[in-house]
Amino acid sequence: MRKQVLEEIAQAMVADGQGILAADESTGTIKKRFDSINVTSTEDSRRDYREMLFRTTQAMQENISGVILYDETIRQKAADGTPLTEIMTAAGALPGIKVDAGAKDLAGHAGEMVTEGLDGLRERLSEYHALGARFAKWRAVLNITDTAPSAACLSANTHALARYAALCQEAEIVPIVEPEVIMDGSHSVERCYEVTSTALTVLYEQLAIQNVHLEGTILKPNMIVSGTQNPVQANVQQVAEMTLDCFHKCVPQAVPGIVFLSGGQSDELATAHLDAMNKIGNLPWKLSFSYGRALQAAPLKAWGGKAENVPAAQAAFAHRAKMNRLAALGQWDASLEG
Ligand code: 5MM
Repeated sequence: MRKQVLEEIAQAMVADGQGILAADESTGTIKKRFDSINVTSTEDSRRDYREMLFRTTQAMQENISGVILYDETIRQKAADGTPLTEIMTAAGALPGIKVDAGAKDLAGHAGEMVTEGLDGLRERLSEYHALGARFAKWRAVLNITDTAPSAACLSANTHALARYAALCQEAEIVPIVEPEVIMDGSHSVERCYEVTSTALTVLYEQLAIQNVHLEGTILKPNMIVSGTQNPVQANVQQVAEMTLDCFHKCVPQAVPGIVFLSGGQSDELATAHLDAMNKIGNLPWKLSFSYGRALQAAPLKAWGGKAENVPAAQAAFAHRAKMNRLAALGQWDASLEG
């Protein structure tokens, strides 16, 4: 492992005002997204949609440092035969790859999940590196109830994240570690704070045990928000302050960057929260975005599967990318949403 190579990639991923486009929806998830706009999910329609995003050249150049891809996409060619990875690289974005095999039921713990995918990972990482991937992603899913996540769920998921991260670094691929505390539920914002703190503490213990070089990692966490079904919702400033308070206590300063997931927040709220945190500032790590839905909901809707809508969809993507760039710099304002 060449630590410097990893550090340079991680720094590039969180260069000032730059963030990650999460376009790694698995086949089942992209089908759900396409169902919402009445488009049939086929290899070609998935390719057309993603090619359209990656060819939004100026927005990619200015705002997007990397794209998380799904296995199908990293191997796919554009309609004119150019590999999709070449299109994003030409626009200055690093190809990344989702390498987990998804969250499965955790035996003995009803309602809890453990993310699988370690078997054969060393070989897959080596192939992905040859295909151009310079970073990877593994997502653990942590649901909140009065009793969950259990110690078993936290331990199994963070152990897997740490083993994944060590294997990535061996292959000179920067691991994005994503312990997602799910927003669904009626829990309070304080309960989200408590669970996220515990998850991050256990995660960094596991990363230390596996000798993971933190300077060559990126954290992809949830923000500290109220459960979606809770009638009492923390406001933007509370979310920003509680998230930063939690991270100052739990995330080592050696971590170069934190890129948030949007987790089901509205596009504008995800931007407002990121902006509020960067406005508070005085942070040891870069704070940016790695949004899936909060970057893609608007272009997906504008596209609707029709070639004539490509310019409108690209404009919608460019707008959200720019808003999030401003938020990553603490320079966003609601009036810019138009
Ligand atoms: C793009 O969605 C990713 C999950 O896909 P699968 O559920 O199909 O495996 C997801 O991990 C995503 O990268 C992050 O959750 C961020 O996306 P959001 O929509 O939460 O910003």
